[in-house]
This record gives sequence, C-alpha cells and structure tokens, in this order.
Amino acid sequence: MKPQPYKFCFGPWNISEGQDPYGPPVRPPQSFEWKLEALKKIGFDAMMFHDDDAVPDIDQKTDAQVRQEARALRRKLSDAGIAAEMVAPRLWFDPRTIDGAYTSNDPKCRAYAIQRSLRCIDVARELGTDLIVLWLAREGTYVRESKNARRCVDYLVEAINRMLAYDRKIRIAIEPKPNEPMDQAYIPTIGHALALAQLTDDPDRVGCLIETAHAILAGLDPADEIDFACAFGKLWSIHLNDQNGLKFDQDKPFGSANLRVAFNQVRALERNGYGRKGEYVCFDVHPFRTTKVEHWLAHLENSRRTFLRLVEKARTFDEKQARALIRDRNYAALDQMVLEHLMGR
Ligand code: GLO
Ligand code: MG
Repeated sequence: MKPQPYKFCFGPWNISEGQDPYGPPVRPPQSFEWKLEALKKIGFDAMMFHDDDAVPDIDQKTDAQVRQEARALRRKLSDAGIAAEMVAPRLWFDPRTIDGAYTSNDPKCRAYAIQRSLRCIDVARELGTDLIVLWLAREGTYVRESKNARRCVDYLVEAINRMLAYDRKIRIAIEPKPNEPMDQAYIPTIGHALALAQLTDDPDRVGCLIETAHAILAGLDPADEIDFACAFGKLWSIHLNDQNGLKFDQDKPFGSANLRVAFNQVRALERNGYGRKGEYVCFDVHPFRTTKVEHWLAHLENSRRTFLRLVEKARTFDEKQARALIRDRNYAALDQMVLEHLMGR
C-alpha cells in the first residue's frame, strides 16, 4: 500500500502569549485572522477549534447568532483553503464549571454543560466537521469525598447520550488526561475513554483522541495508547507534543523531551495506517515562554519537521534485521540498533 501523506493541524491556542500561573503574557495577542494567515503561511491543512474560538462570547449569543457567525467563519476558512478538524466545548472557563461540568454536584451547572455542548455541535455542523472533542478538564475532584464517582460515570454517559441523540452524524472523541487542572480526573486514560464509550447509546460514534503529554502524565507509553485505540478502530485524532516526566502539562514540541518515545509513536501511527480515513496529525504544542515574537511559529514548524523526519526513520528502519534479532531474543542488540538508527547510522 502507498504510504500515507500526512495532513497537519493546530489550534489558535497553540500560538499562545506565554502567560503561566507565575507571570503575565510576554507576547502581544494576535487576531484570529493573523493566526489563520500564519497557519496557511507555514502550510498546515486544518485548524482545530474550541466552540468559543469559533464564536467568541458564545454564551452571550442567540442560537441564530451562533450559527451565523460559525457560517461566516466557514467561508473564511474555505477562502483560505483550510479545513476545520474538530470543535471542542470549552467547559472549564465559565463559573458554572467551577465544580466540574457534566459531573458538577449542581444540577443547574450540569444542565448548562449539556446545553453548551449541544451548541458546540451546532458550530461543528456549520464548520463542516462531524468531530466533537471532549477534553474533560474539570471532571474529577480536588477532594475525593466531594463527589460520588459512581454517579459521575452516569452523568458522563448521560451527557454523551444527549449529544449523540442531538445529531445522529457527529462522532465524539474523548481526550483523556489524568490530572491538571484536577488533582484526579475521572477519565485518565484511553482505556477509560473506550470503556465509557461502551456504556453510551451508540458506542460506534464514541472514540478517542490521544495526547502524548497526557499519556506520559498517566505513566503510560503514548505509542501503546495509539496501538490500543487503533485496535478498536477508534483513534480519530491525535495531539502530538512532548512532556518531560511528571510535571505540569508542558506541551513541548514533538520529540523535544524524548526522541525515541516520539519515534515509537510515529511507528505506531504508520503501522495502523493513521490518516487513511482523513484523520489529521495535530500538534497541541506551545512556544516556550522565552520565545520572541519573530520565532513565534517555530514550535509548530519544528514539530512537523521532527514528525516527518521520524516518518522517514520509521520507513527506513531495518525491519528484517529487527525481526532476526527478535527471533534470537537479542534485545540488547535491538535496543542499540534503534539508537544507532536514530543517531543516523
Ligand atoms: C489540555 C488539552 C487541551 C485540549 C483542547 C481541546 O491539556 O490538551 O489543549 O486539547 O482544549 O479540547
Ligand atoms: Mg490536547
């Protein structure tokens, strides 16, 4: 089979201004048009969106306004030759999501989260994508006794069922993360996401999105998460980046912390034919806080460059030699062979 040419994507939040919990922005905010132009200039194919990236102040607008603004955005995107990859409801900013969105203890807040998610589907429909991403940012606790985790599973299923029923065409990709902002999240891994899918009314339309950093924060190998999701035919999007151990979510450029772990993710994507059904390679990466304005897109270009170099490395890996070493159970030599290959020999 002919090797897949990959298509690339990032979100407007990936051109970030450098604020962290200890300091303010260090780069001036840019308009959406500037970011779209930047995406086009560096030759990416698609943009991913939060519902309020697409329609700012979405909660203040009527349904008709939301649809109209999303339609205007679609025209802007198609004029630029850029696709909308997915839309994700931002369920972690509003005061009604302080105690979680779908799993809040307050029924009024849970109702808000569901309504907001249905609006997100309206936006996706207008933007011409059937993919809704759920990063379940605040579905978890700081204080374990504050919520009934058993009931929270039902709340999550109920919210997803409402979305599935609202639009029979959409697919939902759950993006698990084990912590941050929460101490402990309810859906920390791909196994949890896919198990949750089985409890919904239409498991075939509930899949997942793997983010490298999130898998590492869960103590897992992102390549294994890729293979696991692909065994179910449910890897519908991916956020490649990197993470140096168990710290705050770093969203480093792809391959920046561990080239070998990155290589294995690329190998896993290649052996599963990722991209053949139109899936995009998305980089959920951020510039370092030290980045100057004139270098603002480097983390995105570098991530793609590293990805493509690793595709080459995956395709030129001596599989025959590797198989011989595996037959001989000579894993020491296999280990070194991988290192030599990555070092260029
Ligand atoms: C944060 C997540 C976040 C999501 C985005 C889309 O840790 O990775 O960037 O990917 O909000 O849902
Ligand atoms: Mg992400």
